[in-house]
Amino acid sequence: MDKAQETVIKEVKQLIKQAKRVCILTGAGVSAESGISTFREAQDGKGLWSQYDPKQLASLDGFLKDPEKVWQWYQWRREVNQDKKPNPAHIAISQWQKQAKASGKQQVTLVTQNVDGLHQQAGSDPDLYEVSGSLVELHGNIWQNHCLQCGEKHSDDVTGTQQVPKCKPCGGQVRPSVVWFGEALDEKKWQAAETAAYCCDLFLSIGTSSQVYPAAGLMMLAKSQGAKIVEINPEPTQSTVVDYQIKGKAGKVLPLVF
Ligand code: BJW
Ligand code: ZN
Repeated sequence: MDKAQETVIKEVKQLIKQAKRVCILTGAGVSAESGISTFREAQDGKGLWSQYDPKQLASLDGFLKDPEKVWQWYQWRREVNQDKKPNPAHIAISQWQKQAKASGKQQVTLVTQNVDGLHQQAGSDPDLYEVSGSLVELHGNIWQNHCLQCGEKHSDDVTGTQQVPKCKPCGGQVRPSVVWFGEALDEKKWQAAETAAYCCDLFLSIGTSSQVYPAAGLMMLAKSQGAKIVEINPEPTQSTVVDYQIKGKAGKVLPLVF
């Protein structure tokens, strides 16, 4: 790490100490060091959207056209993700949240676009997402499913099935509980995320290309209210409002700054 980056890290450490309300937004890059593919990177052809068409696989239209194909793709993703473990980035964030909660002096709300459940595995708490200081899974969770027709949850009874399961109560098709392109985000979760961004004095964007809305807009919202913006990413992104850029992998950088 060069001198300039060391100085940025020192300044960010100071900001973290002083902040009263923190909003952290994470993306696929945070799970990259756990061995989970990101979406938009070339990654030698391993980025999901360089191999698969998001219109066919991550949209309601795609599911209605070929439910089996979409269902099997998600079953494959679950198989790949099954043995993946939280990395030092997930763990550092969860420890920070726990310390902040215990001290009562800081609120650290974690908003993730990731559906892999690794923040939760690392100890961040999604059940309290209406309360600041917890975890908001903005794009859902790949381990959960629900009925397209009646909304009934189907999480445990469909593991491993290659055929699209039918909902027992109503006969509708079961789909993964993730947010596809063109779909609205869960209203309560979105409100929690907006509130955390609006009220924070420090906003950290970690491992996201900041291309997918409305999540990418949270950084602008925080900036508009005077928050300092920190970005942690080994690559440049399209974000234009960043105050402190740390160019590095989340799993290496986060244990240094918290
Ligand atoms: C590392 C690292 C390491 C690597 N450490 N970093 C405004 C403008 C333009 C378009 C829109 C707009 N508003 C809405 C839209 C349309 C659309 C959209 O944003 N499209 C853009 C792509 C152009 N948005 C939507 O459709 C959303 N819905 C919506 O707006 O509904 C409106 C509505 C309202 C009311 C009624 C009805 C409708 C929904 C978006 C859902 C996104 N879903 C997905 C799939 C989830 C399920 C699944 O997993 O299959 O979510 S797409 C995919 O992208 C996934 C991710 O959460 C999301 C974000 O990706 P992310 O995390 O940023 O990953 P990458 O790969 O892009 O970047 C990884 C980064 O990590 C890179 O920068 C690396 O450098 C870095 N990295 N290693 C740190 N070790
Ligand atoms: Zn049903």
